[in-house]
Amino acid sequence: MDIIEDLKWRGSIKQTTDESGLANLLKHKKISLYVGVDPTAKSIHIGNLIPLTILKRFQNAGHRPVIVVGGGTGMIGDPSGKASERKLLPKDVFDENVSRITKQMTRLFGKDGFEIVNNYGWLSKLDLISFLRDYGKLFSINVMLKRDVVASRLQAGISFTEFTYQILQAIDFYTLFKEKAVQLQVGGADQYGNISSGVELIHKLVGPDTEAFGLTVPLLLKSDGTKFGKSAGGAIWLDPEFLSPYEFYQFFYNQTDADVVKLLKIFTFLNREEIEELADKVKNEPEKREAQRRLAEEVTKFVHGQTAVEEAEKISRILFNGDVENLTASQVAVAFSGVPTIEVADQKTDVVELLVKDKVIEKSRRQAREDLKNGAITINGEKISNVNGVIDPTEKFDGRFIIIRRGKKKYFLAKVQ
Ligand code: 383
Repeated sequence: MDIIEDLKWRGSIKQTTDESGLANLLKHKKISLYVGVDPTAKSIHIGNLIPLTILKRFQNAGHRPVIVVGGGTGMIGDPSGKASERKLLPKDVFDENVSRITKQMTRLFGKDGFEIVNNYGWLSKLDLISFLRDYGKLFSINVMLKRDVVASRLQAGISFTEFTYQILQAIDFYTLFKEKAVQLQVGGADQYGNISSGVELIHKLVGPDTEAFGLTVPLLLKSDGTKFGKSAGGAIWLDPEFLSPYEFYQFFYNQTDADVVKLLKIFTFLNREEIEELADKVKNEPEKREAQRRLAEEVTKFVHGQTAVEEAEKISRILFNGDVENLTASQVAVAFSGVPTIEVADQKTDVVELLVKDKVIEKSRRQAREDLKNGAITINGEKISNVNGVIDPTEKFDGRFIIIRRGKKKYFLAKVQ
């Protein structure tokens, strides 16, 4: 199966500027292709990961991926998908984000046969007169106004700055075409206008038959119609400083049976046979969650590496079995970062006091005593039923945490101050 067929089967293609032209080109040539990311945050997230995964598929097939980090375009602000004008951030914020994102990209694509460039390099050198004469003349205001992104903002308003964004992204594609023989730009569905602007600019400046193409991926929705990629806690970041590999793993592991096969196709490098086998398992033995486990494993491996997968699986296993006493202090910090938390002093405390602290675990002393007597309370993996029991916070987890479980599953964390 060629790469375009494979992408179609995966449900990864929303639009192409010229599908048969692109398919033809790929039949006889290894190409360079790019995805652009604006450094508007300290980290990329799984929304960005979808087009990046496509770039990786091309890389695996012998093509050359290029990433553009938009140090220049970021300072202008893409109006795509934004209902209102963006606030301009100072340049040093972008500089820091560029260096963080560059590191993440290198982790995904390695160093060989991969290049990452910052468009601040060429965009910041364009002087106004050349910009208007060399490029501005080739853009029709009438066409620009019709682009979805602009048309949808005409009511609310759009500044000249954001309006100009599509020209800058077009200049990028043209520059990369000329200097690095980049022939394909990949992006999300929201990028179709910007990407076609680039293809059209190349056609005007180089020639109408020039082989330059655009491909977009669909916006990913869950089977319940909501946007994929947000958890209760916010975006699914790729930087482990903002979301631990364990939580990243859990995000994928917790996907529903209705969504998991679609996600395996989009996010993993498993082939058709392997995915179809997993799809059978979803049908015949869904309770084993084999497809979810593979999904979580594969995506976590791509983003964080094999060691992170093993760590995430170890934490999951321990939580599932309830033998939390086997966790290290740093695993506790990661595994319980999402559970209700109380803060306690660094000294021995009556168990009932601990349980009613800030009324997070138990609402009253009476309730606390009852739960203790019923054997519903486990502390650091040990069942506590003595209502006069005393807990020593220095005993476990480097004196940093106490893990409290009420009933079978409900976990709480006490942070020792
Ligand atoms: C900048 C310069 C280029 C080409 C592209 C760009 C960035 C582009 C953009 N992209 C989004 C972003 O940076 O704003 N104008 O957050 C997102 N992308 C990708 C994908 C997506 C898009 O990074 O749909 C989701 O991740 O295209 O919203 O020369």
